[in-house]
Amino acid sequence: MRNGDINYDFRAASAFFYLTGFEEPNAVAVIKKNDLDSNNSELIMFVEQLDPGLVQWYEPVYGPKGAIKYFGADTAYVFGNFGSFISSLLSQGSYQNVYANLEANPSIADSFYKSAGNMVNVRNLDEMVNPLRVIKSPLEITAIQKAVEVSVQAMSEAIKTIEPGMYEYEVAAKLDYFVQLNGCPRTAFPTIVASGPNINILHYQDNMRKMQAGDLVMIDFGAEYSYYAADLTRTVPVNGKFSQKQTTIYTIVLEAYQAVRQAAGPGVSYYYLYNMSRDIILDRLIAAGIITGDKAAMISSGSYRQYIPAGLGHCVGLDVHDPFPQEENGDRLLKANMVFALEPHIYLYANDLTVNPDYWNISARIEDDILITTYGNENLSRDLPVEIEKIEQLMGN
Ligand SMILES: [Mn+2]
Repeated sequence: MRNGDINYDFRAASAFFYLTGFEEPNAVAVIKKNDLDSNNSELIMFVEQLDPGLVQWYEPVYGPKGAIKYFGADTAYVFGNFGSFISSLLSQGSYQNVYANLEANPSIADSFYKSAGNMVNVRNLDEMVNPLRVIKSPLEITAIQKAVEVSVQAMSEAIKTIEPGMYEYEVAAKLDYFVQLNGCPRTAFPTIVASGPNINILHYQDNMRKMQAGDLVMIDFGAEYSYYAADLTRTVPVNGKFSQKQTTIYTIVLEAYQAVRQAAGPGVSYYYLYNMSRDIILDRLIAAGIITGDKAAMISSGSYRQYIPAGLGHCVGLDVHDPFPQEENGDRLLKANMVFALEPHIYLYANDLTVNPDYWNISARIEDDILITTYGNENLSRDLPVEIEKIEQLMGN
């Protein structure tokens, strides 16, 4: 509940949606393997049934019959029967390993863990489902493409209107409006519009500052379409024209971005790309006299992370930060039909004495969503300008 008798907006857990396609709240799916040596398995669903007295108040639900007819359940019951069903199933003692993701729903989790007791080994469902989610099917790619397409249009429209005196929330409102206007029920994460000194707060969400001429503003935003996320970032000057120092920092991020974009493809190691981007950024910052210090020492101590605090990117899917499991040797490899958000960045904090004070609070990040293909990659968000001239042009300069 949000407050009083009002619910939070509901969104099904990603793993549950992945396995069932079912979007209603108060639902459980049990997948039971009946024979160790074959694929003989059963899907049993527990779903809501609307009380006849409530049909004036709530939209129709599928009910157990709908779960069988439309969602492929072999059998289905009303939600309230799950507790007794699971106790009786587990008390038979025929299941040793049970995978579950019930943490998000305490009432279901209670009846489950009570009946599981010491009889079974309860493991995290993600162990089993995450590896399946890494490579996207054509249908999943289409959904992500749609989310990206809406996000690109929203970003272009919102960036066009930015000018000094506007509040960060006005930009966020324009982005979010465009999402719903295009049939996306929500954004994939809270929209970030971080200007001036706020640019250095990685998960800034306040969006209350009045933007000023001379500020950079970093916009991190993505629509969610059919449960699939987009995740884009652009850093633009509030007055529509990059200053010389802003140009210097932005151009270094752009160079790192272009290098990793060029190199990303199937079989390429994430860590190889991360190091490539890190090395370009540190080399350029040091050569320009913007930071002081020895690159090798910064890398071995990890102190370079004050300038590059986050990773180079992540998979995108049902979750904006989608599963990206390690290989057995600890590496992480890009593979065909993965969607990956590439997001090289530089953060230069105020009062950091290793940073030339002229560059304090001049930070930049560029983020695009790329589809790894059999030959390399395709930039799904290529229609959103990334070069300085094109951004300035979009902003009317
Ligand atoms: Mn991201």
